[in-house]
Amino acid sequence: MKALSHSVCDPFARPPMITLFSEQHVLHAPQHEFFRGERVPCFESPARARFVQQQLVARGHLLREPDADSRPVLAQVHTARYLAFLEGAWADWLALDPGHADRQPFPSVWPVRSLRADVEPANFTARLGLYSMDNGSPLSAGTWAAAKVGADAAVSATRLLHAGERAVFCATRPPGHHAGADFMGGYCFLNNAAVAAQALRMQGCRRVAALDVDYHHGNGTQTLFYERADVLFVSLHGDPRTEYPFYLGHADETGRGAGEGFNLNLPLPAGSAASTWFEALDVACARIARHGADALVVSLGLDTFAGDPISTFALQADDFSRLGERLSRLGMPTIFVLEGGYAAAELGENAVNVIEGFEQAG
Ligand code: Q9C
Ligand code: ZN
Repeated sequence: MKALSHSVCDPFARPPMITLFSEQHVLHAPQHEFFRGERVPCFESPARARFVQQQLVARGHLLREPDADSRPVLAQVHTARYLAFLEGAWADWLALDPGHADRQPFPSVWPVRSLRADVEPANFTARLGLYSMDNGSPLSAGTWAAAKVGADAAVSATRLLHAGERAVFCATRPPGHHAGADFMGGYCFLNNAAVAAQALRMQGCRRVAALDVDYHHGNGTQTLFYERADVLFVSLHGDPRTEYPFYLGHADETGRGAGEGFNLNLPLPAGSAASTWFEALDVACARIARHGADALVVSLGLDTFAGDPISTFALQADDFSRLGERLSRLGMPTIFVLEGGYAAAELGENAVNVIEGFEQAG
């Protein structure tokens, strides 16, 4: 690993890619989640943000605070009642009983087929079920603050692209790609990649491409743009027949209405080798190149790493450099948004390898 990503002696060296980071990312700090019948410490932990921050600083990258307010964009990505619930959820939980301060709420009832989702119940746990796709997205006191600053980073990144930056990295948590218009899920609350794509459209980009390389299918992002031709969604991920999120991400999901042909899923068998993964990446990149977009948003999940504790792909640290190089060759203004990756101690090295691979290729 190099101490600095570029030589301070080279007057022609491009300055490092801007990274957006906030101290508020560690405020989302639930204690546990459920795993095979047991409560276990959360895989999606504040330490993840610290490992990424430390590695960026150690390798000479510039960190900036997000400076945009994402609310106008959030209002076009998520429903008003979901945003209101999420922002007030912790206060509502405490209002039930002040002793809830050190306890986590979990949903226990969901409005599945035949049940009504149009009427919002008054009961807190019932509302939590209405706005959740799973019981694996625990809330804490700082969830809204951490998630909101992540969406702010996504919008800030779009402004930096318009100001001439080639690429920006949003080193944010919690992740976002499982969150839909009106639900949380898979550790995700606000869909930062969708916020970035929608902000780019609002700022005048005619076409945007969203590439999701997280191990898990980005069901939220797919659904948000499923009937639109302006935002192409391409994802490579573990086959949903065996992998989370199970109920979306199949190859036959190609878009609907005006969006027909603007959704490409490349599910890969659990346990796939890195060579298989990079072949699928080439297919994804070819589709993105054909879209002719003005900008690219990358849902950068690093849970494809061989050492990931909840995933089964086999990428090694240097494969992440290769990923960055491949994406750089698309030649597009690019926003990277951090998604999953649960080998926390290796997350920083793997993320910064993508960033530096991208920088060094282009
Ligand atoms: N309870 C992302 O990578 N299931 N989310 C985990 C342990 C959910 C992953 C099983 C995995 C969600 C952003
Ligand atoms: Zn994931």
